[in-house]
Amino acid sequence: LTNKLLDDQRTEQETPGLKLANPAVLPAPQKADANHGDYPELSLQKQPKPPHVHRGPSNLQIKAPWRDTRLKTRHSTIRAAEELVQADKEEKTEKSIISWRGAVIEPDQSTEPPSSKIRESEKPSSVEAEDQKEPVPINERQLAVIEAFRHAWRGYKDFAWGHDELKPLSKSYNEWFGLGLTLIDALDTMWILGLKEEFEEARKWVANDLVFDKNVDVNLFESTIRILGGLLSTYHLSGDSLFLEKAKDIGNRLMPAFKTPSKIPYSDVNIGRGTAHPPRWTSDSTVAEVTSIQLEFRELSRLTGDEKFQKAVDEVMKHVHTLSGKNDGLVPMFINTNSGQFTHLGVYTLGARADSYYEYLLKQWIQGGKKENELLEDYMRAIEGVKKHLLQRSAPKKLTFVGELAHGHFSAKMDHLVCFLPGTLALGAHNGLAADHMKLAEALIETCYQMYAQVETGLSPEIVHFNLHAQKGHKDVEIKPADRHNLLRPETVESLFYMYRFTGDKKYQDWGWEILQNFNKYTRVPTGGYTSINNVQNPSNPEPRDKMESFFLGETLKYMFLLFSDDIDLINLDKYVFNTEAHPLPIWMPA
Ligand code: DMJ
Repeated sequence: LTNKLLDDQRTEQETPGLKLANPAVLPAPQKADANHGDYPELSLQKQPKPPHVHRGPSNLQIKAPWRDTRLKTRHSTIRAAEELVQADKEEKTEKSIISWRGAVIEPDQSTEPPSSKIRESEKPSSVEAEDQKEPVPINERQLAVIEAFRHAWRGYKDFAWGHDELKPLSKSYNEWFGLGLTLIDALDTMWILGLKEEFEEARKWVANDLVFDKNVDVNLFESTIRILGGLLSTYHLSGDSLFLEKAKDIGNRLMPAFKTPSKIPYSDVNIGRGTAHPPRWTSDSTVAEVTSIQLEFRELSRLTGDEKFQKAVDEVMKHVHTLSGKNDGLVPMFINTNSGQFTHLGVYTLGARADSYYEYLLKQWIQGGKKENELLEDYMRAIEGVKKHLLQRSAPKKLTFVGELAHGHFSAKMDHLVCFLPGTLALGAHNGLAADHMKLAEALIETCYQMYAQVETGLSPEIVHFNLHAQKGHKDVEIKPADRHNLLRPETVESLFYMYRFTGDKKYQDWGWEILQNFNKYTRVPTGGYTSINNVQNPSNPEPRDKMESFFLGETLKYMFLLFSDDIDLINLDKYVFNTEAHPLPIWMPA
């Protein structure tokens, strides 16, 4: 989403295993009433009464995997991962995967309210009850993800330790912010996968070597979603206050970005000097960037009791809510930091520069306990806008896709980035929004899968163009030479995870499994790490690019692991909401 990506395409943990994280310190927002009456399409669907599902307190976190009896099976088998994967390869048969445990569950709103202080008494009492649940054994596909993660981590550890990104071919590293981006992005993935040794080693680096007092320019959005988001979620999962302290530090250092005439933040901040500025060539910021930092800053306020973080990002959302220049809820891609107005009007996409605006409308609404009606209104309008202006069907397979609109002209172009949308639509439907959103999600995830399946390597390019008319010998998907790279992006796997959680349809797991195998086939570097590639159309030479993006560990492999799991409590979607970099943050419970 960033220009960069677009262009190149404690010592011992306090009480490990039982430590809860983050009792809420601020009440969930109370601003809106729950009256959806005057906007009928916003009314929530009545959800069916679910079967009884045990819920612990809202702040019950995932226990340290290596201390969690429910996850014992996982940990004892991790070290055998490679062998099993090997055996699986040899057999070329798939053993049965664990049974589905049911999905569409009404969120339980009966947990304790947030208080203004973190109190001992708020520690959960039902840890034992959680323990009594049947353990869900880890399965072979999850083991294959663990093996892939460990292979990627080995490369990072050997050649790029403490640096931002691994260059696996040249066995070196790339520095972007100089903040150990891959290590921070991967922390909660290691926790979820149960990689104790790796997690502890990385924690030591955070404790001893991660310093934010550096004269360095960072991108506000990227450092918020990857660093602040990664530290906050790791704090929540582990309960280790080190991560909260680091999150506060970076959060404070990012605040100068909001000192603009319009309060729409600048794209770049010098975290050592406390100065901020727009990119050199413009005073515009990207709409997705300024509207996709809210989950993280709001959570930071809730945890610290300091309102300034939330105030700054809420102001941005309120302002964007009132702006003209939208087209049936669809937003332009740029916004000016001086005037606060949209610029480059008339171009609408769900891809780069706008994508996570839509994602965060829904996710903030969920995070805040489904009360902030303006967010819901904007989300629902936008999805109507997508249906009206951007949806088309391809030929010959009649795949539903999301194109782009430029000054009234439809373009059948779809970024891989758009593949976050089926997952987001499904999450909305799970939370009571229109049932037709789920139908659309089902159609779109099929399209995203075809963006992989119709390509020679079985890996999606960065951008596809769909054929609108059947032509002999042509598939639905066309790829231009400039668009045929693959950066190990997560969006399709992310959506497959949501689709499997909410439907239990195993085809989504099978599709994800195919994708993992193709990543292994075409992007794995024998000496450690995975690499982005230049040409998904050439299986004999996919042209490795020599770079492993941090989101491959932060997002792609995490979503794979969760997709292959049948444990709905492994990041329960009624308790957590993922930020746009796959870092789970808690859903605020009602006051
Ligand atoms: C990640 O940094 C985030 O998912 C962002 O929202 C979009 N781009 C990359 C992954 O593709």
